Amino acid sequence: MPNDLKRIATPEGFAGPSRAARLRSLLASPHLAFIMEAHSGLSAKIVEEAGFEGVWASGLSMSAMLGLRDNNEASWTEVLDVLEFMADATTLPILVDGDTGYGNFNNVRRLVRKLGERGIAGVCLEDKLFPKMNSFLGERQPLADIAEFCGRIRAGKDSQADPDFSIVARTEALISGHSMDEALRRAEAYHAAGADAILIHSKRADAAEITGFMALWDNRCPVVIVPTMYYTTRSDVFRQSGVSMVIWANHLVRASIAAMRETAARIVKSESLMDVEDRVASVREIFALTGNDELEDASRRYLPAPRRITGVVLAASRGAALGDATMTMPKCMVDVRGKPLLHQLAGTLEKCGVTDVVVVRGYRKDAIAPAGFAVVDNDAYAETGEAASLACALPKLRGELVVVYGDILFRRYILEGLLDSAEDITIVVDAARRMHGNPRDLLRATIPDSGSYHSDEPAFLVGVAADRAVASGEWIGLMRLTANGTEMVRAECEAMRSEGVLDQADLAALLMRLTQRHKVAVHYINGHWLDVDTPGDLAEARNFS
Ligand code: SPV
Ligand code: MG
Repeated sequence: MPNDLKRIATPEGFAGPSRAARLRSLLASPHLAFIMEAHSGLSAKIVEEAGFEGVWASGLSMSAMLGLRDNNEASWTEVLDVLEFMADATTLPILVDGDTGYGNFNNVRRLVRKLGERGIAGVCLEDKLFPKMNSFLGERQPLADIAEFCGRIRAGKDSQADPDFSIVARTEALISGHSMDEALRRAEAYHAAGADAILIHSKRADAAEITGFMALWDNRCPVVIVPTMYYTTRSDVFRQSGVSMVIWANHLVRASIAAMRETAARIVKSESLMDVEDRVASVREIFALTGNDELEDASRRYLPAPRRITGVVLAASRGAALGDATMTMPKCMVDVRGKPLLHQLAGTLEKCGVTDVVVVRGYRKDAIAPAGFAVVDNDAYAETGEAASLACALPKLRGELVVVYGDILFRRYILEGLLDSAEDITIVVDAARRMHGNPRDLLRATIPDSGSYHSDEPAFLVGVAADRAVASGEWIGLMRLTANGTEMVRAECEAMRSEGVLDQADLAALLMRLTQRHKVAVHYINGHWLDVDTPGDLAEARNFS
């Protein structure tokens, strides 16, 4: 690659020669270059994957791909749209089959400007009249007037924004039954008008016209050929005669027609996919060709990380007050409406997006089989309390946590509201249960629950309530920690362990210590939950839906 090629910056920061510069270099190089037909973004990718140095955006193939004839039935802007997909899909230079330029010099001017804007490296214009007909149809198709066609070439060259953009002038003189002299006369005039290369077209089954032209042309400027009809000629013949570039003009669209027909015929006949599965590209190959890996990387870079909340269910204690019901299983496993309490609870967590659940087991731990959740064991459950159980789970946990007793049930909206809290540590307090017969932990907060729709003043934990009269409510055993909050709790548990007070502490004691150093927010509720301590609670739980 010559050093003086114009260089471009890509989004990845790689600075390489521009596409127009690469096409120009392929044309100018003394080596024979090969470019391959494509008609869509996908086929352009396949051309690049195969190792070609450039793409021929064939008029015949792009029309066929649209289900149209090669007679300018597709408007030039429809073709431009296809080209844009192709240019986006490949990094290769694209030489576009521009047919006649879609009209006169004025149409060519706009075409060249728009092709440049779409990242197209060059255009091939043929010396026929709009609307064109494919070269292999009919005989003696009329040619354009030489001077008029030269005007199209000059107008194109004057309109290109990038000096490296190439215009290849194609003469149909031989195909239209004119003499070699006429072909040479036209090629010379087009070269003089500023064409960067000449495409000499032939529909003979041998390469005699091409080699004859090359001998007389004497390398006055690069020559491009399209050996569709003289396909039996070896490429060495082209190389030795000084051809610059070979266009394999329509073989991907033809290959796909053959493959599609065969596949469709097999499926319609067998009424099954069995016969074709091994003969067609896998869906994975489609993903690979269209760059799904890149999209996954980009998603990681640009999308917010999905919220990941872990639930810690403290379920180590027996629940002796339930009597016989907990002889063989911990109370989190007692049946509530056909399901263990723990499974009901895990279901509520999951519905709120708390999908990773860790259950801390202790008493009769074998009765808690992992079922969609992880387990951690507090084997010293008989001598330790809830804080020690939580501390068993913490070493492996990072990020946002919901900590919940294994013997409570609550309505989903309670957890949904809790998860909206902006505070690092938030506990759920039932303001209505101050007067309950057997409250667990009565707490005092900075303000009582106002019960008012308009009130959004936050409440924070102050301490344990000495009696019902001063209590703000009952802590229900449900707490939410942000990632920061988790670290605060971890540090507090470690401090308690080193002071020798962790083992005997319950979660209320842990909360009291936390309030010394941090704000513990209170999320008030009014009912819609229950805990299962006594046979009476269990009976109530069985009615809770
Ligand atoms: C095309 O590919 O559309 C061409 C080349 O113009 S040919 O069909 O060989 O004329
Ligand atoms: Mg064509």
